[in-house]
Amino acid sequence: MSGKAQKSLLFFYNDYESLGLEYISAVLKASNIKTDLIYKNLIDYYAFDSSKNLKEEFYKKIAREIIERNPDVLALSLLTDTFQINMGIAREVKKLNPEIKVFAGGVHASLLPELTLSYPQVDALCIGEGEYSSLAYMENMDLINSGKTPCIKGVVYKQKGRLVGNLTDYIINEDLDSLPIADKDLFYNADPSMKSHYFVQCSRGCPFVCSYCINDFRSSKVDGKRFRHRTPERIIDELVSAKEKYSFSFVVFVDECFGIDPKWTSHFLSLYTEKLRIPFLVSVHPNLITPQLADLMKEANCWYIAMGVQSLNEEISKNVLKRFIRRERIAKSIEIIRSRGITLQCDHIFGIPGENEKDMLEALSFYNEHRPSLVSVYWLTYYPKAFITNYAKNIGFLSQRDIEDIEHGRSASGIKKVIKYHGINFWFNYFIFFPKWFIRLIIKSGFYYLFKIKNFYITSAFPRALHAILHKKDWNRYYMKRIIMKKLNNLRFWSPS
Ligand code: B12
Ligand code: SF4
Repeated sequence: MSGKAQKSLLFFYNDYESLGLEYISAVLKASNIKTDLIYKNLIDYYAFDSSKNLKEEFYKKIAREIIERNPDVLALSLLTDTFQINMGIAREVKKLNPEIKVFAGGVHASLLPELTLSYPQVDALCIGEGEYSSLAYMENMDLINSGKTPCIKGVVYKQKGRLVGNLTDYIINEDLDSLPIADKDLFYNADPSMKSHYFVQCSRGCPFVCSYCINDFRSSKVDGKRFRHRTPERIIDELVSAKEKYSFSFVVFVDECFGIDPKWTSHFLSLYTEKLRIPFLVSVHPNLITPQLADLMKEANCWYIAMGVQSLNEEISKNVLKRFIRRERIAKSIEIIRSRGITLQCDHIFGIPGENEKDMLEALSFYNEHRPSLVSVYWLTYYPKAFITNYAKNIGFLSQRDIEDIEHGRSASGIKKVIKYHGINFWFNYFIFFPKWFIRLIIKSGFYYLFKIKNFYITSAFPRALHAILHKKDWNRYYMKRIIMKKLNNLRFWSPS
């Protein structure tokens, strides 16, 4: 490791634009620390459970790319699904150049710091929000390399075979306005197709405690100040100047749950209506939707709302998912949003312990009658430390071995215990293209059973794409445009040798 004046940190990231890394990069750059990114789109590998097909040569190739950039620190952002991929790369980097420090952070590192540090290729780890912990780590680099043991809030590192740092004392930024604007160029330079739509964050955290979500664990562990907002004016200023710089035509609010504070939301949306009115997407909770909020969103030019429904069995929703939502409330929220002409995607989970075929068919009937624009089906994925993972273990649904696999990210995209509902899954994705009477017939006759198709592209990707082609206000159009741009770009650089 060099004692050179300007330190450099290289991120490796493997899927989509990460605002978390862009915020860290902005803070580091402001302190004259060089940042860079190697970005590979690997979602096909971990989302479709094929990361075990990644060959050793793949890890070696990326490791060589990393070594060529010669960073002081390799920074890895870990999700459970991507843990093993990142560990494979780090292992190869360490073989080629043990001097490069491997610094890990992200959700998985924060959930399981000891387990992550038990991997020999990891030198240091960040728990919690990493902007200022990373800065302090980089600033203390020379001290650490000279064998000293400075104390860095939010960071635990290895020094002469022992761990230095406090696993329970970490940073959660109370004042989001004190953070600089995210360094968008970190990702845009690596993949210019991302510029077609702008990811922005108004808040961090969520007051709900859904059992499959990280927020359940977070709020049980720490104080109640988990939900924080940026000031509306600052977000609007960011968007106005970003629009000039990048000329995107769609905004994605990546807030975990939009509209939690009605006063803040109405102020923000009025400003947005006045200054921007660029089509946008938000994620909401059904209990938060009111006619007033929907009117404000419509006025601000909201095109797309993703709303978590997840289950229509009220008992399961309450006792297993820890979501306290009544069916009538969901129906009302669908009606409020659809009557304003906003595209509505309802998210639904398959494979919840305790749910059976009858529940799934009832849910399909419900969606058929109330008609959101589309339903997005997710097969339940068990993540470490989530209430539902523990619950599944307690009822014998998951074994201790399963839990270990989950914690080591060895079951990419999760252990799926209930995969027998493919016929129903098909109709969850396709009912939107058929009249209500036809779907009623499909359900009643049991014909849905004939459509047991497992192929993701047929069951999910194709109907999504079709909906996007048929509907202007479907944000997946932007996503598709991006994929096409990427493919064309790849073709341009394609060479038979
Ligand atoms: C927005 C979002 C998305 C967006 C954008 C994701 C992205 N790249 O940022 C989209 C829709 C693309 C997405 C996709 C997925 N997501 Co998502 N997503 C979120 C959400 C709601 C917010 C993320 C966010 O922006 N947080 C705010 C930023 C500031 O925090 P952050 O990214 O965690 O980064 C901070 C710290 O973690 C830390 N940090 C992070 N990395 C590093 C690295 C270093 C070196 C250091 C020092 C620090 C550090 O510092 C950052 C700044 O403070 C979270 C929920 C949550 N509470 O985190 C789920 C969440 C992260 N997603 C999750 C999942 C499962 C996925 C998918 C795998 C789903 C799928 N099967 O396709 C994909 C994976 C995509 C990917 N690789 O990014 C899970 C992860 C669970 C787990 N145990 O791993 C979460 C936690 C939701 C949940 N179920 O609880 N997601
Ligand atoms: S509402 Fe969404 S972000 Fe909030 S706890 Fe539930 S799943 Fe997580």
